[in-house]
This record gives sequence, C-alpha cells and structure tokens, in this order.
Amino acid sequence: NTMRDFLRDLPKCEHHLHLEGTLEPDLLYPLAQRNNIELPEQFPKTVKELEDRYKQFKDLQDFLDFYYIGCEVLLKQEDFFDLAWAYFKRSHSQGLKHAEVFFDPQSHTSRGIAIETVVSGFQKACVKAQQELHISSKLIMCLLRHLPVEDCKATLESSRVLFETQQLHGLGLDSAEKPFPPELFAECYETARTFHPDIQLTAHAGEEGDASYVSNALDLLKASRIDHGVRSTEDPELMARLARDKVMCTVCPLSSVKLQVFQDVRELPLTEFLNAGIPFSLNSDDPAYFGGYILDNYVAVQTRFDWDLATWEKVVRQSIEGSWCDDKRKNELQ
Ligand code: ES4
Ligand code: ZN
Repeated sequence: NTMRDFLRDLPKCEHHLHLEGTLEPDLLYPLAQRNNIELPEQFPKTVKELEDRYKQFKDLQDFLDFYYIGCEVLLKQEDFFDLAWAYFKRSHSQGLKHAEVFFDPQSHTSRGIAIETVVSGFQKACVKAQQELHISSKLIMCLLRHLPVEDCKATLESSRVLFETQQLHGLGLDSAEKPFPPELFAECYETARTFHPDIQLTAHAGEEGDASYVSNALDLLKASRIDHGVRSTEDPELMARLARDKVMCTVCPLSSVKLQVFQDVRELPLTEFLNAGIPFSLNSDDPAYFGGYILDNYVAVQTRFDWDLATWEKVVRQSIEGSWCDDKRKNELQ
C-alpha cells in the first residue's frame, strides 16, 4: 500500500498522547490479574467484549468512565514502564520519531501510588525508547480538571522537584472540559511557571468547550499550545490570533470522530487551519480506545483530504517546528 508506506516514512512527532490511553484491552486483563485488581461488576469480562464496547462512545464522559477504570490496573513501577514501552514499540513501527506524552498523576495518587513511582516507570521507558528506538520524548503532567482545584494544587506541589530536575517538561489540563473552564486553574499555572524557566504549558480546550475555552487558556493560563482547539473556527478573531502567535493545535482525528465531536474525519477544520496559517499536528490521543496509533490517524486524514506532497511536507515541518525539543533535535528530525 503506497499511501500508507509514504505516510509511515514521514518523520512524525506526537504531541497529544495520554499514556494511560495506550492501555490495550489485551494488557488490561493480564495487569488486573497480576495486581489482583477486581474490576467493577458491570465491566466487560473479556478482551472481545471490551473491544466491542470501545467501538463507539456517546461522548467524552462516556469514554472517560472506561479510561479511569482502566487506570486502576496500574500499580507498580513496572506496570507504568510496560505500558509506555508498548506504546513506544508500536509507534516506532508507525514511523514515530519524537513524542511529548501526557500522564495523569491524580488517577494514581488517589489510589495511594506515589507520583515518583509513576514518573520513574514512564521515565525508564523514555530512556529505553531513546536508546533502542531513537525516539526522543518529553513528559507532560496533566491536572484533572473535574477534581477540586485544591487537589490539583497539592499535586502540583508534589511535582515541584520533578520539574526543577527536568524530569517533567510540561503541564497540561485534561478530563471533562465542561463545566470546568480554564479560569479555574489560573493559579495552578501561575505556580507552575515558578518551577522552571523552561516549563512548557498546554491545555485541552475547544473540543467539548467552545472557542472561549481556547481564548481563556491563552489569556489566563498563558498556554503556548492548545490540545484539540478544533472549535476555534467559531471565532474569527481567535483564528487570527492562533496564526499570528503560532499557537499549535494538537488535533486528534480518530478521537474526535469516536467521541462524536465530528461525524467524519472530513469535517475536521484542517483546511481552515491551513488557509488561516494556524500550525497543527496530527495525534492519536488515546489510541487503545479510539482505534488507531499515529500512522492510522495520518492515513485517516489522507483518505479524506487527499493532500499533495507539498501539504504533507508543510504539516510535517510544522509539527517538528512546534515540538518542545531543542534546535539540534529539530534539525535531526527534518
Ligand atoms: C482525554 Cl480525549 C481526552 N479529553 C480529555 N481528557 C482526556 N484524558 C484522556 N483522554
Ligand atoms: Zn487528550
């Protein structure tokens, strides 16, 4: 298949990937067994039943209900390592070169797991991915916006040293977007900016929430990147701002269809972003839940948009340019 081969060979960067969202059903059950975790009564009993349930989600919350149950099978440093290593191996076969990946410490610390256990497991996988697969990576800690802000502040304090020592590079904001707007987390982001001069800030906005969520993430959180951002098209002034300030939107094609933000990949505002000069990248979000890793997302886009070589070169160049790695690494990626 020449289209898939062409897209596989592009040097791909991923900027919107939840490590907990890479938990495949065929790893979920063995981990539950290995850790003696009892899944809820109504939870599907087999890999096949679970895969069937993942074929469609009603909305973001319907997906999140499964995602947080999945998190419960992760306990030990090795579990976090195994999860991330499986992601890197699989994505390497799809042409991934650089990954900036999210994780949700509160999904684990709420169960009595130390944040250091989570981070050290993920970190080991990142080191191995660099050494054996030549994939560079950065860890982005996300705050869960549906939890009390006080809980988020405590999590932030517990992560201070991890940012100071640059084991963590970025802060993000995820989980149910509505009714938890960016303004609730302005103080958290302000605190995070004191952790390290090079800390990078992003936030999920404009997926469920309207364009004002995107504007407020820029104004009040001082985010330099927006995760999803697809509803920015509703506000022409915001579109002009995203282009002028080169704010990258991390678009997730298969995710947005699975969560019924759009009925088809064709409806994603990629042509609008290209015409407006807004940089974006294409990402897999939660590949174990949404039916595809990074290359599958590239293929889904090409099947609908039929871009020419020059457009793909531009999209690839912008995803490298918008990455949070140094210029030396960006040059290697070209
Ligand atoms: C997520 Cl798709 C999405 N949106 C918001 N929060 C999330 N956490 C994991 N996947
Ligand atoms: Zn996401």
